[in-house]
Amino acid sequence: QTTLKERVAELIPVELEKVKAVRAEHGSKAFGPVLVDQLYGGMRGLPALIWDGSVLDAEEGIRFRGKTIPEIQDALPKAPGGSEPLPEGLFWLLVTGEIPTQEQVDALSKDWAARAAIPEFVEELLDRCPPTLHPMSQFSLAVTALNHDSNFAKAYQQGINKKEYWGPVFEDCMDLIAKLPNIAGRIYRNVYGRGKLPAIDPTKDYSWNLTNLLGFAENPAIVELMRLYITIHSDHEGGNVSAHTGKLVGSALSDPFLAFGAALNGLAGPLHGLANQEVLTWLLKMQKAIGENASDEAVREYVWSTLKGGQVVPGYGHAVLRKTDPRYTAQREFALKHLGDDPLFKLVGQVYSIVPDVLLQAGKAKNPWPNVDAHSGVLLNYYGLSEMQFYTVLFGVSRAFGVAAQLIWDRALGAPLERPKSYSTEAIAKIFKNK
Ligand code: AMX
Repeated sequence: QTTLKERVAELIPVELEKVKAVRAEHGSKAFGPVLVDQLYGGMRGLPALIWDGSVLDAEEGIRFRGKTIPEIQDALPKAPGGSEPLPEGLFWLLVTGEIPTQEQVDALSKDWAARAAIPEFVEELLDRCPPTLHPMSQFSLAVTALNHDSNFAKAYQQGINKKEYWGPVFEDCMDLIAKLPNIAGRIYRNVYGRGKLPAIDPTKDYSWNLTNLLGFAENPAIVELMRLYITIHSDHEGGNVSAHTGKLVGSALSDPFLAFGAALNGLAGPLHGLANQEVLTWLLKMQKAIGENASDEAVREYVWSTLKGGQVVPGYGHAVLRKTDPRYTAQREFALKHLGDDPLFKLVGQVYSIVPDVLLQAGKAKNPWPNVDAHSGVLLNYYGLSEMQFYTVLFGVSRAFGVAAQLIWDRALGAPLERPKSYSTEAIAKIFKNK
């Protein structure tokens, strides 16, 4: 049976040829004009990055290596008795573009379990963090500290040939993903006083172990949720803040721990990954203000008051998407299957029927529809994981899959240092003075 690393080694020469052919045929073609507005406008729509794991269509949403979320749910191997895809299989797909066998997925579960332990000094580092330090800051600290044992950093110091970069980067990426459950679990238990961390079970899959480290694995439904959660949060093409940061920092040949630590700091922003925390905070605040089972009118008024207060409605809108996020839909379907008439789920549904209309009337947001974060917190909360400040950590565990897959390919294909050109407003004014 072929391992993931062996498969990557086979694919590298093929991929190098593909890139060579595309560059030879299209290398000097323009992708379209660059507008000055795009420089001021957060580079929206600017084609600027190569990202192989997934591509985002504004109308249709994400496709992982060409496959939609329902297609992935159908095609990827599952746990015994489970119906959601195993994220191990998704990682294989993101890296190779191929659907793995059950045996290959099981081998990844075992490999990650064997790599899961974190150094003692990282455990101590986390244990010394005050519980008031946001879980995302703790997460980023710990991931950055894993750079202590980076294979790539060591190999680079020893003068590794650039053609060989991908090998130690692959090992680092595998270590990174494998160690995240122990980091996340330790943060959760430290901050929320949930007792001692159990050991990793090498006979179980990644999501079971993560859920067990958090203390919830006795309920098979939340383990299934975690498999779906990691799968759909893993990757969202390359331009979002966390993915792009990981790629950018990796391009300086910073090792995957440094690159992903930086990515996590971007994910921790409220307009990006922290939105899953913000959504639940906002929903609970609304419930407190207008009561449970509030009327549509009361919800509508509350949404307006958020906008009038100069705040965003968290979980709605997107920089690229222009329709309901299929990641939202996948979670809604899971909730319909498992959550019954949970009051918060009902509220999420009610909000879904009201917010888009209000945002359209307000006339500013280019996309009035919900994104992934509008739904995830309610699911976790239903199963007892109610500490919303922790939610973005789970997003971070998932996002490592997509960033790691691209870091492997960037180093395998010799991606150069990223260094776009910047301009001052004065320079722009001068350039276009007489044009
Ligand atoms: N509530 C209120 N106003 C919103 C809004 C929302 N949900 N979404 C967009 N707007 C506003 C913007 O703030 C902006 O206002 P401004 O002109 O006064 O600055 C205007 O509408 C135009 O913005 P846009 O082009 O539609 O969006 P964008 O590409 O600049 O930003 C995003 C995208 C996601 C940051 C924005 O929609 C937003 O702030 N949403 C709420 C936060 C959120 O859910 N983030 C998570 C996104 C998914 C993720 O990364 N995890």
